[in-house]
Amino acid sequence: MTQRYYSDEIGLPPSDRSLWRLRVSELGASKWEFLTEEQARNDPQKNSTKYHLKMDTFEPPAAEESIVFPIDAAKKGAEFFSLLQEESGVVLHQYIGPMFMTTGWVFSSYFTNSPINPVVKHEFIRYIVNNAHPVDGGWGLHTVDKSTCFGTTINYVLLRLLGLEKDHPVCVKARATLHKLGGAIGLPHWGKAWLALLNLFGWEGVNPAPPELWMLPYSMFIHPGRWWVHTRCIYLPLAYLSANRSTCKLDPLLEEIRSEIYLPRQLPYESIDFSKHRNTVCGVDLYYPHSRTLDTLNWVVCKYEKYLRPDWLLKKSSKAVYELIKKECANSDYLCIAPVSFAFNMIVTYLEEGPDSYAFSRFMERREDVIFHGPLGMAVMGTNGGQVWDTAFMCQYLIMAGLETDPKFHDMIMRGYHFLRRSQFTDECVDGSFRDKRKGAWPFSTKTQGYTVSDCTAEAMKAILMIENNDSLGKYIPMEDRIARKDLEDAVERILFIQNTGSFEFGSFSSYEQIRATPALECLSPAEVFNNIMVEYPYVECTDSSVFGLVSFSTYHPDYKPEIILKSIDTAIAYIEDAQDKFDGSWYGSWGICYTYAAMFAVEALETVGKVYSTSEHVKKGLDFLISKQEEDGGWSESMKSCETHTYIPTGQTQVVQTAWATIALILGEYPDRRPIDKAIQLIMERQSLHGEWNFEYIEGVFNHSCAIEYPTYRFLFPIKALGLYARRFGGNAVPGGK
Ligand code: LAN
Repeated sequence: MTQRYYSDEIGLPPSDRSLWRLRVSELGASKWEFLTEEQARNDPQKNSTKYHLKMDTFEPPAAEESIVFPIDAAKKGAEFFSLLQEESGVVLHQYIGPMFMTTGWVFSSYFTNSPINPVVKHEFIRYIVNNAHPVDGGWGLHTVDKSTCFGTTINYVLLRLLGLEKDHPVCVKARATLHKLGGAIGLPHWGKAWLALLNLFGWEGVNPAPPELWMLPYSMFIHPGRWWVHTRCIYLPLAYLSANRSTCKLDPLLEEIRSEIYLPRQLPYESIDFSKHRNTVCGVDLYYPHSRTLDTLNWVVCKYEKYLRPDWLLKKSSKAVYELIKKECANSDYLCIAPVSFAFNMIVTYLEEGPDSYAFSRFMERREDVIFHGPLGMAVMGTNGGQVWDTAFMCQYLIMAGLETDPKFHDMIMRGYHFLRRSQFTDECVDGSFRDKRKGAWPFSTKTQGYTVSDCTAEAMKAILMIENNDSLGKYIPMEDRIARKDLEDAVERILFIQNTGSFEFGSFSSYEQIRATPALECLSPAEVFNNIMVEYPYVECTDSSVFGLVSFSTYHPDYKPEIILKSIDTAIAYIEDAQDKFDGSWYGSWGICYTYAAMFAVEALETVGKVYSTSEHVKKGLDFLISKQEEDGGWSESMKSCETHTYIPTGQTQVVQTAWATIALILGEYPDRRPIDKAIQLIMERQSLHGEWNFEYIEGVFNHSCAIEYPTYRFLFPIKALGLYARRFGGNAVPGGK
């Protein structure tokens, strides 16, 4: 599916781009401001902001016609990328893809009567309109999805709440698609819950999420504290809201929407028996159907809620849940783990504390952190950014490419270094919040978000060690300013703690925490549109990065727990080898698309411990798999469908990012024939603009097997790494047969 601008054609032109300013804090938090013309005159717009908004005034590096050496292409790419870096060291971007983030943000604002700046409203509308399916005008779970009941309903309601008229051509087209999909009655669980909150669906038609679960003893395997962090953070406020049947006040606009989102034959709204539709889910949406067990349990809990639950227990369990929400707010300074749970928590806080409370005012402030502006409009992102992750890669890859010796890139790396140093956790979570120790770890985005991620910790630590021990850079960091040994030890301890010890996933690393419960819990998964969300899983990529971090630490600090660290690396490597497909040599990727992404990480991890094509059957099979997928023009082109179907599916159009991933694996794994590598490098160089940029070609990331998400820095970072590694391996010559 191709995106296209069309909001301008229907009378929704962008707001004046020259009036937007992006403020970025020392800790990487972003905030967009729209100035008056007079304010703008005294407040020059940053070049990076002009880039984000695709403005003609953006000043790229000078064009270079004659780049023939791969290392020069890497330099040119880095030069371009350096223009996007902020004072605080981070490169920000619109971290978008899921089409259910802006909806939650706007719905919670509507529920709580919180005003939205009109220009932000306008840009939200543009974003949604510009991402409508070009053929049927609906929306899916993510930007490259088919139209689904979930995506279409919630984005339709969003447009209506933001002020688009019922008869606006965008609404007319989307409504027709929604009706073809059977209307809002077929929404998956979250969609139903959101609509119930907005008084557009009956709570009796929403499967229960009992808050009592949180009062069970933690020793029970079903306790939500054992679930995957994201799922438990969402089901925590949802438990409160659904058990208390919370709804906002019905108003004339909501009444109108009630008459638009259902099929005409189902109306009037009052005649719909929602209780009959708890399990009605539109076929197009259904990715992970309910188990029989869940259906039975839901039936039992519904009866319990209706006839048996005493009032005091509802009050007591709601209070217990709210206490946990307060802890989540304290641990993340009201940012919460991600925007989905943020929106639900904001409503609960409003109901508990009222609109004038301190807590609610903090929500109003923090909601700014997750919106980001772009050429298609403003959107709420998947998280408040990927600051630590991107910065760790940036520092490492520039050094891997040997660019740190060029004074032009010195500052860029050092600013990244200082950002990473500032972002390490220095405190612990409040007691009783079901969180592990975090001091010493790093998050994916910013320090205040507060959630340890295994691979982000490992990659950030590795970047810091690389810089401090680098001949060209280390000398600029005085001994007393270097990371303290204790902080490094804490980081290592946090990584080691996440390593799994269970028999089936032994040696692997998960994303945020060690696996706390059996995957059998998946049979209670209520979400319908995602897979593998109930508990933590072993992830090849997280395991690979953790190996990088541990190997790097033990190289510079061999005296700290050498046996334990060695054992951890060995078992991680054994897991990576075991996770490889026995037949075709591929690895399934969970966070990038898909087999290409995972192969790059896995081969690099094996190479880190000295295993390459000629010495390891696993590397050999992995690289042979990649070679079997190389296309005529030398590139790779994997589709999001690979993630959904667990089979390698090409898009038919090769992509620079995919090609860079495969090339990195082939170089590091020492593939014996350089011709496929030459061809790939040539493709990467040909696709680079004369200014050093690579254009967006295809979405790069994924989560929960079914939702795609963009990583705009990847189209710089991985080509730079591939080109740099190529130059290191084959010398500074031009690519044979290249331009
Ligand atoms: C992310 C983004 C980064 C990603 C990596 C670091 C790349 C990965 O290696 C580990 C997992 C992690 C941290 C990750 C987990 C899930 C996230 C937070 C996301 C994909 C970004 C958005 C997503 C989150 C689940 C969105 C909230 C919505 C739900 C459906 C729960």
